[in-house]
Amino acid sequence: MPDDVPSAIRVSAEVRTALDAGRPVLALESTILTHGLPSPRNLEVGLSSEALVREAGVTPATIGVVDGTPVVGLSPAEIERLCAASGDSGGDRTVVKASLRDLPIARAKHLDAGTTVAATAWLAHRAGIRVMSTGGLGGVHRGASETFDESADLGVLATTPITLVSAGVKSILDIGATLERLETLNIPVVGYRTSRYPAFYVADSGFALDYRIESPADAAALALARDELGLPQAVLVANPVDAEQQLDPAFHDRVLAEALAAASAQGVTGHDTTPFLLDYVQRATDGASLEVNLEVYRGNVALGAEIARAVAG
Ligand code: PSU
Ligand code: MN
Repeated sequence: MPDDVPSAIRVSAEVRTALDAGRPVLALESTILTHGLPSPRNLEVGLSSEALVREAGVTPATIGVVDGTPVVGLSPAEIERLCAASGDSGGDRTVVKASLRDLPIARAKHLDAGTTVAATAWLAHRAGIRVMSTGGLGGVHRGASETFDESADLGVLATTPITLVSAGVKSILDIGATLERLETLNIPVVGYRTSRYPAFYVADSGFALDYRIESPADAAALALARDELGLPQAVLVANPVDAEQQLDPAFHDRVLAEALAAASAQGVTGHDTTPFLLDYVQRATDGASLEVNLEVYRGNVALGAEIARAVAG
């Protein structure tokens, strides 16, 4: 572990021991648990993802905020605590969604929080973790030329040298604009065994990628090249869902168009847009989108673990 880990960050003994021994560690975010999945699936996913990582011989480090303290390597009880307080599951505690800007507020107010890709990547890097998996990355929202709504994930990834496995960004975002912003921010994006940028629920967003890799060893070589150049950007590995497992693309396009029309008709704007659209898609697909969501995430966790092993050498 680096010797300049900020004093407010708690790194679990298990994660610290693994890092100090040079063993592979994979960071996992927690907003997917607190704000991305319904209860009780969120807890199942949180615990089974860690189990999947362990089976691959890698130490999982789920990251989140407990009572104001950012924790790298949440215990099962802490994961349960964050999952139980999420969404509308009742009780008098709430859990907030913390991007990097929210960490000081969560600390000062002793809040519980799920951490976004931005906050998770920053905390993981500060603790010395080199690989992370997520479901879908934040990106540029549709209409961003008016609203300026672009996820803070992008800015943090421009200055955080980690390798991040995702299945691209969800098609509710402006995917073309997101890829343009990634280019502007000097963030390399490579397809894992594909030359097409994936769109989370579907394997092909319609946008091409300039580069592809074929193996976890390729990803490790890329991270090493970045480090040898002294560059600060994350390396993004875009891992598509299997074509047989994806939402039928024509069905996906139809439901998305309906969802966007409903949001516009009902005057849904700003931060309410994403939850509205995702909920619409989930209901309109009769839960099929949730099953794809879980499949996509499992795939990213499994690949992240393999890359963590390759990076650890
Ligand atoms: N995209 C998804 N599901 C999610 C998220 C993104 O398909 O749960 C979460 C991730 O934690 C991501 C965050 O980092 O939302 C981005 O939120 P914002 O756009 O507010 O930065
Ligand atoms: Mn936003």
